[in-house]
Amino acid sequence: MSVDSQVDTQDADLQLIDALARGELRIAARLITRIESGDSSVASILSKLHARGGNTTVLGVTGPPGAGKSTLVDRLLQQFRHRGQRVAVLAVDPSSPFSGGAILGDRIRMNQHSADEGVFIRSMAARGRLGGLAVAAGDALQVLDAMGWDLIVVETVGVGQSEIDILRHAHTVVIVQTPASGDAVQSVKAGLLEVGDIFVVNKADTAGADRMQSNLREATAFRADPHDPACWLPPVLKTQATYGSGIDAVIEAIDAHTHHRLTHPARWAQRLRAQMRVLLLEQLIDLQRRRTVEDPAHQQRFERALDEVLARRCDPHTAARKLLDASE
Ligand SMILES: Nc1nc2c(ncn2[C@@H]2O[C@H](COP(=O)(O)OP(=O)(O)OP(=O)(O)O)[C@@H](O)[C@H]2O)c(=O)[nH]1
Ligand SMILES: [Mg+2]
Repeated sequence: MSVDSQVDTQDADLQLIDALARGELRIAARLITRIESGDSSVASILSKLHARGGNTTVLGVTGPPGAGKSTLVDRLLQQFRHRGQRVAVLAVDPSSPFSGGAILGDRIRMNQHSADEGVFIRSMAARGRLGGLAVAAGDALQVLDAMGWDLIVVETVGVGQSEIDILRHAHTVVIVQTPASGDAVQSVKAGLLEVGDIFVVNKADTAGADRMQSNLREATAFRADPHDPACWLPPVLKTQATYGSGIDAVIEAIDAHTHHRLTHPARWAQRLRAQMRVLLLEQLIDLQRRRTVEDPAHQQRFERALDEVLARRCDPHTAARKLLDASE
């Protein structure tokens, strides 16, 4: 790239960043679309955004399909707006690598906020990305972070690892379950019991809500540390999101968790470091994966290695090591 075109790119990046800071939704939407499609030219913008980022609180909401996450987020949104907070919502749709189709249709339900300038709702999939859903969502969060929202909410279905990885961007994680989820320990996906800051049993109007609540309390009891009176024990709350009941308690729990985070900075720094460590690892994997797929020279080497593996002349582990060495 010539010096002139480098300067042009720098200027264009800075203009985009200024537009984001002014809260221009169209610019944000377009950038997120580029991120979704795996456009690597956004990297220079993202790197500039990172230096200024980390200022917006991110609330992660996850749970099994149909648990009522969007209905709950919608109710929470009403309360946040009532308090005058400006909120962006990122609904991360897992898309099948085979059909490329997004599963969810939340856009319609949350539409009552569409005329409200203090709310931005965006669904995203990562169809153009090989497995990099968590990375793409993390990049989209950086864009939203640069816009000065008071709060960003990320809704993701807790089914796959990459959806759970997205929660590593969150300051507070809400895990939504329902009475139908059955036995708590088995139904809460491995790992979620550790990462949840607040547990919600939604659809409390249906049978078995109390049992689910006490199961979850038991399952999360290991988080209490008798030697650490200041540790955060996740509350387990009941809601009926469609009727708006129990929402105030969820808001109170979110506020309490924020207060806990701000009053225990050393603990939070530790968690942030652990989260950032995983994110950096993810980026590393994503970069290697994309290199392999996008760079023709790498692609050729990859196909040759694949031949060797198929012919059983080389095992996949050794082949991967050799590819890694060759890509240095
Ligand atoms: N009975 C009952 N139904 C509810 C409650 N909350 C949500 N629902 C219903 O559950 C269905 C799924 O709600 P969503 O909010 O779309 O659930 P979701 O978890 O966002 O779903 P996905 O994003 O598709 O995974 C809808 O028909 C809601 O009306 C509740 O408290 N009680
Ligand atoms: Mg939803």
